[in-house]
This record gives sequence, C-alpha cells and structure tokens, in this order.
Amino acid sequence: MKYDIVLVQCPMMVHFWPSTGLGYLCEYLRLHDYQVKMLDQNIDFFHLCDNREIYRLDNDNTWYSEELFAPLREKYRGLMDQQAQAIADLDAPIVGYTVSSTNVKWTLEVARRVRRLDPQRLTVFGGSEFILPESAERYRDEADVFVIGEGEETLLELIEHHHQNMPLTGIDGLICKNERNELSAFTPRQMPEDLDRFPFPTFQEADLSRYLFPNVCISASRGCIRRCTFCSDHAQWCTFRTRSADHVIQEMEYHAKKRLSETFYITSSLLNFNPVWFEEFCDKLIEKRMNWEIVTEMIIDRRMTPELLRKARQAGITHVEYGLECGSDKILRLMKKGFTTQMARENIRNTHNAGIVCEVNLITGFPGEMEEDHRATKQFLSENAAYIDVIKVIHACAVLPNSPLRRRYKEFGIEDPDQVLTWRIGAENTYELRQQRMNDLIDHARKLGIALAFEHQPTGLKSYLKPKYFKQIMKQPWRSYRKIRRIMHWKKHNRD
Ligand code: B12
Ligand code: SF4
Repeated sequence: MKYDIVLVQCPMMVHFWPSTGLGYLCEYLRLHDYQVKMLDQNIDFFHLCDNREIYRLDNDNTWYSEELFAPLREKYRGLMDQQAQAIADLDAPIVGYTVSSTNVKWTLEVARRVRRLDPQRLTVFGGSEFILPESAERYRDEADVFVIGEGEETLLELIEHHHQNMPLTGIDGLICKNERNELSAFTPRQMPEDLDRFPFPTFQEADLSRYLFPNVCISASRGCIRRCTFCSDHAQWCTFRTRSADHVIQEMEYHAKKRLSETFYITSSLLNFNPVWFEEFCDKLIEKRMNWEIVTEMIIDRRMTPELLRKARQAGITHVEYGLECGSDKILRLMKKGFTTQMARENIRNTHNAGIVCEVNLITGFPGEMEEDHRATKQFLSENAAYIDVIKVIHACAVLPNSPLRRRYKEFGIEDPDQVLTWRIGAENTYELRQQRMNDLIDHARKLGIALAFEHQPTGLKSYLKPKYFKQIMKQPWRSYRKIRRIMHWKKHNRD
C-alpha cells in the first residue's frame, strides 16, 4: 500500500493511551484524503521489553540522562535496526516523528537509521520538544523539516507542497533547510480559533487493547487562560482555545461505544476554564444519563460554587486535580496563580463535600519562599486535611525551559537558570533546601493522614502508587476511591 506519510512514535512515551497528538494529525490528514500510516513503536517496545520498570513514570530519568540511556541503546541496537527497517519498508515519501523530552534519544537513533536506509525520505520532527523555533537549531542535522507547535494545518500544507514539488519555505509554523544546510526563517502560524474543525482522534487502525487504560485521553482545549510563572504551557499553545461541549461529548460517546468503557481522562490543563462552558458540559452529560466517570484537572476559581461542583459530580466527574502549589498568599501572587488561599480553601472543601476526590499538587521553594511561607503551606494542609483526599505530586520548584521563570530569571534573582532542578538564589534558595521542604511537607502530610501519590526526586518521580492499583483507579475511579487510602502506602494517622 502507498502512503502519503507515516507518523511514528518511538519509545519512551506513556503506554497508557495512543498518542493524542498523532491521533489528531492522522484524522486531519485523512479528512483531506491523504493516506496516513500511524506506527506506535513505543507500545510495541512496551510489550516486548523485559524490564517494565523503565516504563514507570518514576523512572523517566532513564530516558533523559545519557548515562542511564547508554546501556539501553546498546541492548536494543538490533531492535532499533528493525524498527528503522519497518519504517523504510513502507512506501511513504515522508516520515514524521512525534518527539518529546522522554523519547528524543530513541527517536534520533531510529531516524538516523531510516535516513541511512533511504536518504530520499523527508524526515519531519514535531511534538512537545518543538514548542519554540530554537529547538530546530538543536536538532538541525537530524531532520529535514521541523514543525513548531500545533501540527494539523502546517503538516497538511507541507504534504501538499511536497506532492506538488513546491518549495517548503514560506509555510507558516515550519522550519526547513536549504542546500547549504541553513535553517529557513520562521513565521508562527495563526492558530484557528475553532477547535471543532479538527476531527477528534478515532484511532481506527490501532489495537486499543494493547494500552494500559481502558479509554483514550481526551483533550478538551489547548493552552491556558492563566500565566503561572513556573509553567511553560502558554509557550506551546500561545492562545487559549476550546472545543464545544458537544464535540467533546461526541468523542466520549464514540470511544465509550468502541471500547465499552465508561471512564475518561480529560486533559486540557483546566476543564473549568469558563464556568458557563463547564456548566453546559455538565448539564449535557446529566441529560445523557451516561453513567460515565471522568478524571480531570481544574483551576481554583471563585466561580466554582458548591452547586456547580455538585452538578459536576452528578455529571460523572469523580476526580479533580488542582494546582494548589502552596498555602502562602505572597507566593501565590508571585506565581501569578490567579487565586488566594481563601478561594483555594473554599474550592477544596466544596469539591470534597460534593463527593469528588480532591487531589492537589504542591511546589516547594519558589523564588521568594521564606520559612514563614513554608510554614503557611503546612498550616494550610493542617486546616484542610479532612478535605484534601490526595496530594498527587510534590515538586521542588523547577525552572522549566520556555517558562516566564526561565525568561525573567534575573528578576527572580536566579543564578544558574539552565539548571532546571538545581538552580539557586545564593544560599537562600538551593536545591537542598527545596528538597528539605519537600520532605518536611511529606512528613507533615503523613502525620495528617493525607495520601500521597508521587514525589519528585532527583532520580525522577517517586511513586507511592503501585502500578496495578493505578490501573484499577483509572478503570473504576469512583469505586476504587474507598480503597485509595489502603492502596497508598500511607495510612491514616492523626485524623479524627
Ligand atoms: C496530558 C499530558 C500528559 C499525560 C499523558 C498524555 C498522553 N496523551 O498520553 C500524562 C499525565 C500521563 C503525562 C505524563 C508526562 N508528561 Co505530559 N503533558 C500532558 C499535557 C498537559 C497535554 C498533552 C496533550 O495531550 N496535548 C494535546 C495534543 C493534541 O497535543 P500534542 O501532543 O502536543 O500534539 C500536537 C503538537 O505537538 C504537534 N505534534 C505532535 N507530534 C507531532 C509530530 C509531527 C510529525 C508533527 C508535524 C507535529 C506533531 O501536533 C499535535 C496536534 O496539534 C502537556 C502540556 C500541554 N498542555 O500540551 C504535557 C507535556 C506534554 N508533558 C510533559 C512531560 C515532561 C511529561 C512527563 C515526562 C512528566 C514526568 N516527569 O513524568 C510524563 C511522561 C510523558 C511521556 N513522554 O510519555 C511536557 C513535555 C516536555 C517536552 N519538552 O517534551 C509537557 C509539554 C508539559 C510541560 N510543559 O512540561 N503528560
Ligand atoms: S500551571 Fe496550570 S493554571 Fe497555571 S498556566 Fe500552567 S496550566 Fe495554566
């Protein structure tokens, strides 16, 4: 069979669902009558690798660090050859790879081999490693074309140009190279306002039973309405756009029918970006009486009234994750979180009281955090322990590339901003101190009997959740709720 493009995902990416990003690209190209082949070499590898431990989110450092990755490269040399051959055997003039920080090393190995096997193929890189045009410079010798940011329209135009033997220069959102290996100038693409114009991923050719979770990961919007200083979400998507409630529900209906599963993970950074949209979404779900269970992320917002949260529960939202970050109003202001501790207190209590499992994320050592701010966070946890069901992740503050914290590091007094984890502000804020505060919060939460899912250590995420229970929660979130405290290694200590 002849294809217009083959889209590849190399290891290591989560094995929970097929790639949402590639799903969108496939669907959009098919809508325009192109023949697309999606190759998930990540899930193939997951099923044949003899050490599943490397797939735990805790072990993500294996994939970042050259020292840890080198033995894998050696061990799986033969497999990489086979994967490259499988791509080269397909009759497709373009090979597109989805590249993220965790699969970049393996992708480079496979892409180099494919180029050696057939130098005529056009190699295209896109994905979360290509949020900003600077990434093209870093990987300039590894691909012919780099798609920066949202991929649907840029990739479509690229294929059209390639088909007609037209030059690729001048396509917005893309960087290509000339004969002298120089990178073309970059013009960002104007993002379409209406996200419903992109058909949702159907993964029609994928064997969904090979993935860990019984349903797909649904993306309800792109970007964020907030601009928290430590976050890089805004750099990736620039504008905030949302799909209609009907379009999201259609996707759920499609997959519920196909997979006979009623559980969904909706990721969009925030599902309650607009309470009017959110209420309409809940009303429509209640009307449908689908009995679905939804795990999602939301922002703390004063407009989330107890009534609206009760409606959310009625609509099937069983788990909500909030980026609480800390319990100090001064630090929340510096982070530009857009809420106060008072609002957080109300949202958290109302969420729990509505019968929704309330999860929070915490960050220690944000620039400016003093001992009294750290104490305020502990105080917040003490006062709200009965309503915080799970602390999902505790992070020592990281300076993420592309975040405002990285761009404006001088304003924050950060001395070595390229050290994502180990940056410092003199002796006042060091990695050791941030970790010390993280461990102190962990001890404090333990005494309060609040369950903890992950903590972020230098070796990566440390999980308190055994994978089999994680799977169980995703399968039946609400029914597993009562087991959560037993599942986590921590037991209730001091609570009533
Ligand atoms: C949901 C999510 C998750 C989910 C899983 C998502 C999934 N579908 O499997 C969970 C919670 C499991 C997760 C885990 C992790 N995540 Co995550 N996650 C996200 C989040 C919030 C949304 C991703 C998403 O679904 N987007 C929607 C789809 C439509 O967008 P997309 O995948 O980017 O694809 C578009 C473009 O990138 C482009 N594109 C993609 N591929 C290709 C390929 C080609 C050829 C072309 C042309 C274009 C193209 O076109 C697509 C359509 O427009 C993003 C942040 C964000 N808001 O985007 C972070 C994000 C992707 N995660 C990130 C990280 C670091 C992680 C972890 C490593 C964290 C950790 N330490 O454990 C893990 C491991 C992830 C992995 N590699 O497998 C980083 C990646 C950074 C990087 N440089 O790669 C991000 C960007 C967050 C951040 N700003 O730090 N994550
Ligand atoms: S941390 Fe969350 S709320 Fe803040 S900008 Fe990032 S995605 Fe949005």
